[in-house]
Amino acid sequence: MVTTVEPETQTPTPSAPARGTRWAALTGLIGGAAGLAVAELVAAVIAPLGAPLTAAGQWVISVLPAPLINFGKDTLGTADKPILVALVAVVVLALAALAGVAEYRRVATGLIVFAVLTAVGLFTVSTQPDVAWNAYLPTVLGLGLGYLVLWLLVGRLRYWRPAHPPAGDRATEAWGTAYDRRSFLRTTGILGVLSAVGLVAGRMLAAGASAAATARSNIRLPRPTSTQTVPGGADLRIPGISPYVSANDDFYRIDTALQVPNVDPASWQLTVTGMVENPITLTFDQLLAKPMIEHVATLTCVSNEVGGNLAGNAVWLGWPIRELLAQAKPKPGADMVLSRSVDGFTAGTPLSALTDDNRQALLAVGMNGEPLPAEHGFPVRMVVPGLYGYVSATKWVTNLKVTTFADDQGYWTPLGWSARGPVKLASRIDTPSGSVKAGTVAVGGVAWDQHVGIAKVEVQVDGGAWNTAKLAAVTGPDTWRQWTWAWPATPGKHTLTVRATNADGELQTAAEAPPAPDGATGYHTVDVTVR
Ligand SMILES: Nc1nc2c(c(=O)[nH]1)N[C@H]1C(S)=C(S)[C@@H](COP(=O)(O)O)O[C@H]1N2
Ligand SMILES: [Mo]
Repeated sequence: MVTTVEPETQTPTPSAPARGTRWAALTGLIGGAAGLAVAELVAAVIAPLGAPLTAAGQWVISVLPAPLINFGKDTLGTADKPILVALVAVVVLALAALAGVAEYRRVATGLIVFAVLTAVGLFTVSTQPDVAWNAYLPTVLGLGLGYLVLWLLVGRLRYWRPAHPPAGDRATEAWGTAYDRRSFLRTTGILGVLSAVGLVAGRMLAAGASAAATARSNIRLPRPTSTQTVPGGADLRIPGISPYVSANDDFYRIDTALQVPNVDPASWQLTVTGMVENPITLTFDQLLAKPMIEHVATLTCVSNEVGGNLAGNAVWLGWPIRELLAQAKPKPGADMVLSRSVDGFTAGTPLSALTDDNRQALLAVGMNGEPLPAEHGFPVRMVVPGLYGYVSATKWVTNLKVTTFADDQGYWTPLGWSARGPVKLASRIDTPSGSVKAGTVAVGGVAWDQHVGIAKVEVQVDGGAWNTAKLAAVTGPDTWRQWTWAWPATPGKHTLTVRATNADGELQTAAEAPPAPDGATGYHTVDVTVR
């Protein structure tokens, strides 16, 4: 008789390792979710372009063949992007689950999977246009932290269900089963819930950014009831002079907010409150239905140094603010409108500048034929010709409070800037710079005094006589004006100086003043070497 115990000892130990593997996959899943959550949240705060899921989705779109993309658009409509992002997330989470299993079987192997995921994430981020270095941080921080979560959970799992073959660490065997189980489940539960909530929150923030972008691309701007045609002679076509109309992408930007606000036009509202007889609430659709005018106006920043480039000219499309205020009916005694942005920025504008029939102060929705770019105030901003931006040009505007200068202050006033900021007469030399060849050299630039207009520009060489420049055409007094003068340049070092006279006959002051508190003055000069 042969008895044997073989069958019993050979019986694979109950499904412990198998179940351990399933738990390990869960820890990987949670690590992945935690990683994506942190990456998306960090991106939302410091660098929207660094959101790895969005970046990966964009990259997939860029490599997919066009027919497939169109098929996706046709069958899924606007849901195609969220579905694509969800697919990417599923792939990442599946790989993270594998990383959990690998880590459970052998310490640090999960790290390899996470490192590969990080590398792919960084690559897709890098394929986006205009990425700054900080766009790489979210992926690195997120997936680094995600691996830590996985490592922590797998460690607890090993105490509870040692891997098969056993991981071999003594500590694993030293702990009691009940305690380990509870410890693992509790930590897993807490981190799982945190990761899931974080991931949903991070995606909502990221989706907000893309929802505003989608809404923007779906807007059909109304036809203006009155247009302004840019005269052919507005551009002198001299290389180096700022174009008469600045391209949206080149237009200067001044923001107090760290992040460009994402405003969904569907939920945007403008309220008119304060000292008015009829408080008003206006939706974006209601605004688009108003008779809109097109107006070309140059925006300048009070912080601009003499010769600086914080100025730009655009064709704005909008509804005159005076018409909105006429409906609201300001009460006697009011002398200021405090406009407020979703980001908390405020500007205090003289009421008279906004109600003036002769000044085209706009609630603008369009810039150079497009809906306002997000950076320039989408969906609605103010533009008031003749006033510096800090007291008039509120982007992402949502409230106009009719009030008084005695009672209210705009954002910059308590920080040392004047409560009132009319633009100062200025002129700038754009070309030449550096060194040029002897002979006739086209000197040129722009001059501005919005709402008054430029009547004359003069150029001086080395402190000599003032030479009258040729002026380009303009749409009106609210824009800058190109100018040029043909300089008979002789070899040597020379200094060019420019000055302008406005349409009221006032000569630009030579007295030098810094930007604070109400705008720089003085003549712009450039040093040129003639060979
Ligand atoms: N919400 C908001 N609006 C704002 C600002 C801002 O920081 N936040 N800056 C103002 C200033 S100082 C200027 S000069 C102009 C600049 O407009 P731009 O960024 O479109 O050139 O916007 C004005 N409107
Ligand atoms: Mo400004």
